[in-house]
Amino acid sequence: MMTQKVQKAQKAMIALLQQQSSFNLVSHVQPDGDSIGSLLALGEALEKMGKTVRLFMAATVPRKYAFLKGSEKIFASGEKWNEAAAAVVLDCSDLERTGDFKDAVARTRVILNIDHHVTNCYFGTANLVDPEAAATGEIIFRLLEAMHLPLSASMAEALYVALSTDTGSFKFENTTAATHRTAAALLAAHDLNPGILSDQLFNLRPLPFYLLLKKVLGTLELYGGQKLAVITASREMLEQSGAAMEDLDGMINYTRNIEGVEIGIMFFLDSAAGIKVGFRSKSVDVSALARELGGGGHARAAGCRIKGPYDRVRDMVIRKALLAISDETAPGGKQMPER
Ligand SMILES: [Mn+2]
Repeated sequence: MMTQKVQKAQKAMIALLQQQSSFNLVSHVQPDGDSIGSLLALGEALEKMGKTVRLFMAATVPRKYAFLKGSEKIFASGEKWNEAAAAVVLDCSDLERTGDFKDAVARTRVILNIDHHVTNCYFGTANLVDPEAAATGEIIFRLLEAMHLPLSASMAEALYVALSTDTGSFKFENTTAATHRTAAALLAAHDLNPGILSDQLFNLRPLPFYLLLKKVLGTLELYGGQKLAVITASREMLEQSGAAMEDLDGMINYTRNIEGVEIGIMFFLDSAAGIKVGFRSKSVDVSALARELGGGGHARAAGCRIKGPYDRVRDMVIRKALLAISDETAPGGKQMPER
């Protein structure tokens, strides 16, 4: 349930949405199902309310979300930015997340901040922030419900995509009874088919993805008594398998999902920008590890970029990861695990 604070914020948000006549809706870079689904659903709702609406996102829509109605109307650049309109910023904990739209939003008079990140920094004129919501799409759903706006099939589908992707298909810890009730309402509204949608969102990947996966998993190596798993991908592998950058998304999880592995690492050899390093873990705080290397992230998912010869970078990162594992698993002292 919404706390009183969130209920009050919802009322203030509704007042502003009704009062303003035109809106620029913006979501975050490295788009996901929640950012795109929330953008499309709220955009359509505001249009139905007779408002002038434009949608922006400083990225192209990933292939797997391109089936969503209206996704082709999202502008990746600021030429169509309506300087007179209010800005609605969705699923962003701060304005940095809007990427190239940061300055355009910052000079907007009325900023509506709708988000569910616990780290949200309340940058808006109005801030509807509910960290208990599993997705921004869940906040949008309640907002539309409170405004008595009927859901169209495309709105229901967009919100279902938002909910199911931010909860990892209703499997992550953020999934609550309320999330399932929202999902049930969305499914019931327009006979959405969850089987077809989860195939589209989670299961079906194009052949180049599997050709890439084969190459990347071929590099798998284990260290530290099989507590550290390391895989490597490169631009070359992408080209050879005909895969796109987005095909690498989530590939790192294969390392972390190996039984007994504490930390998983994926190196991406990106000739132009150095070496990208991703970390996943079961219990070790890899955000500390990533920060030490100039990056950042969450306790169980973090990353950094390092320049330098691959051999040296790899050795250094593996050494630090093994130390992090031994610190965590041997509270009695720091021993170097065997390699
Ligand atoms: Mn989200």
